[in-house]
Amino acid sequence: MPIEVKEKPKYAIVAAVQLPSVNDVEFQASLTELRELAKTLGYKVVSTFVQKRSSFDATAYLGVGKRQEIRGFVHNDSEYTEYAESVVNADNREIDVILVDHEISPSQARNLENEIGCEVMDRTMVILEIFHRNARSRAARAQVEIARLGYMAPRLREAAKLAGPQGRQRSGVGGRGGGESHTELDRRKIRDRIAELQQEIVAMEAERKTQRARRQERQGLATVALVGYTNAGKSTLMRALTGSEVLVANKLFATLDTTVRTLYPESVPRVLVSDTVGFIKNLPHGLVASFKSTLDEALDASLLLHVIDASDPGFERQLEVTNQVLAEIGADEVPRIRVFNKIDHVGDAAMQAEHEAALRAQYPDCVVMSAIRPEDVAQLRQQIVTFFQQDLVETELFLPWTAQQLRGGIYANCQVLEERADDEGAFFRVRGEAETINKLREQFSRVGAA
Ligand SMILES: Nc1nc2c(ncn2[C@@H]2O[C@H](COP(=O)(O)OP(=O)(O)O)[C@@H](O)[C@H]2O)c(=O)[nH]1
Ligand SMILES: [Mg+2]
Repeated sequence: MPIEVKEKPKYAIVAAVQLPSVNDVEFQASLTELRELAKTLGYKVVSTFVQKRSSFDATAYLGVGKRQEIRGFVHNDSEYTEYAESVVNADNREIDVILVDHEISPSQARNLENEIGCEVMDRTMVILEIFHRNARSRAARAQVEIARLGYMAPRLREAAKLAGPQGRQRSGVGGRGGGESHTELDRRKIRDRIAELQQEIVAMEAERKTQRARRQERQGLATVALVGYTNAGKSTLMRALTGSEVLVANKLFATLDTTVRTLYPESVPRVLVSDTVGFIKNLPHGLVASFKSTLDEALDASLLLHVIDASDPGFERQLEVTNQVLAEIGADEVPRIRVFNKIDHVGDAAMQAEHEAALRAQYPDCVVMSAIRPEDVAQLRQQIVTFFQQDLVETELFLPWTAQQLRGGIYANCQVLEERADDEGAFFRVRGEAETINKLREQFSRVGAA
């Protein structure tokens, strides 16, 4: 068994102000999403603190009373723990971070941090961190870095102010030229870097044109990408489809990329499943470009599974947005299966049946399922395998007795439907990829003749 290294859990609390313009449903949906995003970053969210206000507190986002309450919770004053909505591991927690469900100003973040005595991350920062971890292509990484620099710039200014006179001191030494302050220098550096990255991206646009070619090249590989909104159940489905719950580590790909695994039980052809960065309901405007760029990698897949949370009242809108963005990045040509997930989470049995019927009527080829039902997962797996087997050929392979050592290769690469033997060797009725079968045939005749 592979050894699983358990990381020390990181604990977080979520805090948010509900403005009068935001209704309860929207507010809760946003909080749920933030908790889900936090989970993606490896945090255990132990509690949520909310407050209704007519506006954000100018100095520290939350009102003074709420700040004290959170401080009490973080420092484990028993007097305050009764306020917590839910407490996990209450006696042994050490809160690592407070996640705020809005983008807040640098000074608000700093004041909140000082008062509560705990690191603060706002919504934008959480999302940036997720994109940063998900961006693999050069274009995506450049795009995410631009967004990060844009977010950091005003915060550096704030840090310089905080550093006092020294931070602002004019200094003409060290090649800094013309007595520029550190802040101005940093600001200029950031501007230059952003310009440089933007140029790189323009240059890469040309490269993107060859993407189609790259996809064709990859066609030998059967790849599926899960796309859809955060919280739709992509990661749950991914684990269920690839058996990674049982397998712990998928040796071949574990080190390369934690978001790519093989469909399990293994099929012919072998199918690779990958998770993609989720759509976000409440995506800060400045992050749209980096989101699209990060998602772009879905283009490489030969099949998309568009996962939709059928129990979310806003699922239709989400479906539209996903379609639109996939079209914008040119992924609308990739074959797609619509998967309406979480049907178990829709009211009672009668409501589920009604909802399912309506979905099937509107989206004839869709899958309606629940990722927590193994039989549903097995059915989806079969549908994926069937998709990739469309291109398989059925044929007969002959393996001379002189090349029997290659027998394993047949079973490893093809589905063997029948096996029989005569004086010369063995015959296999197989189903497999044409290219693979041709290679096996060449190999057999070479070894057999030798
Ligand atoms: N009831 C129900 N919950 C589900 C289902 N699929 C996923 N979930 C839950 O929904 C939440 C989000 O799932 P996750 O796979 O992390 O979503 P992702 O953001 O798309 O990767 C988790 O708490 C899952 O346990 C389902 O079919 N039914
Ligand atoms: Mg996920």
